[in-house]
Amino acid sequence: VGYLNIISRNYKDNRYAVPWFPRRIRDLDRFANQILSYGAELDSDHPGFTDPEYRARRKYFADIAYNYKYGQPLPHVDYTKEEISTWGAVFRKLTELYPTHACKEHNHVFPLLIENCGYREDNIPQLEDVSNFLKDCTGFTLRPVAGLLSSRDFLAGLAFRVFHSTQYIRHHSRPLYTPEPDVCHELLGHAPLFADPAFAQFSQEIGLASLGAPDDYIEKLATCFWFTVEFGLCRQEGKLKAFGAGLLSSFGELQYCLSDQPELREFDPDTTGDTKYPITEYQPVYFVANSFEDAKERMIKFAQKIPRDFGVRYNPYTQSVDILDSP
Ligand code: HBI
Ligand code: FE
Repeated sequence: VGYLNIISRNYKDNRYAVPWFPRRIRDLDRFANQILSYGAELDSDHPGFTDPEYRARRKYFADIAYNYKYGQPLPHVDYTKEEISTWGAVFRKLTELYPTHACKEHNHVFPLLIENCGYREDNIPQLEDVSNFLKDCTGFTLRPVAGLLSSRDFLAGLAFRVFHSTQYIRHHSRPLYTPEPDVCHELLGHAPLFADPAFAQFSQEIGLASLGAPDDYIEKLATCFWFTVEFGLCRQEGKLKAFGAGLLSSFGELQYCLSDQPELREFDPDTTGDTKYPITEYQPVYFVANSFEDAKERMIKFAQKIPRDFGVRYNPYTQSVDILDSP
């Protein structure tokens, strides 16, 4: 179909070329060696920077993710006592707030994770157990990842209902702070909502929209992801609730986001996608979604405006993306 004969990894050299994108779920193996920063290389201001034991541990986690291939069982990890106590501190604080601060979907799923996946203060759940649970609920699965992926690669995973998840934990010296995603953020913040059918569909729509999209649209989609999946709020029975994983995994920001301090705007991909945001402090602005269904409908409409001379459709039987002539 048309330009697809010049799908290219070097698409920037040719203005007619379409950026390469995965067509089958196995193709996600190609992202493993394209991480922007290897999860074992810490910045000098990282809480674990001067701790050789922590750095060795991070190397261990980065290596298992780097070598993971589609279809293998997710690596089982024996967490240390110290790691489990860090998780425990985070788990204890956050679960105090969920009943009042989290959206109803998160509160519906959380007890099921306790029952089925070993979510407890004294246990860090295994990615394999969480992935199998999500697969039963919505078809979402987890894949271990060795570090940060580009927005393009990270979003492409969502098209296949695959979420790239870290497996290491933050440094024990600062249990309520992390400068990067860790297993607390992934399993407490992200995982519960991927069990919700409407949220799963919404996430997949962002992923499908991203396949082969031009760089400026990847930026807009990543920004929509930021203001929904990471920092989204919604209104439920007249009350404001949090559904973004960055909020549901931060004891401080989860309280702040529902206070009268931040500015609130209605979620709409056209405007939300062009909004600037800070990454190292609490958000000054949050976007509020009416519902996951509504957010999904808006995302589908927005995707139709992306300049792309083909359409995409996910085929769940083959776990591959079908390419359609003209959108
Ligand atoms: N990579 N491993 C990983 N985890 C993320 O949460 C992540 C990422 N790359 C980009 C990203 N998140 C977002 O900030 C958006 O760009 C999609
Ligand atoms: Fe996240």
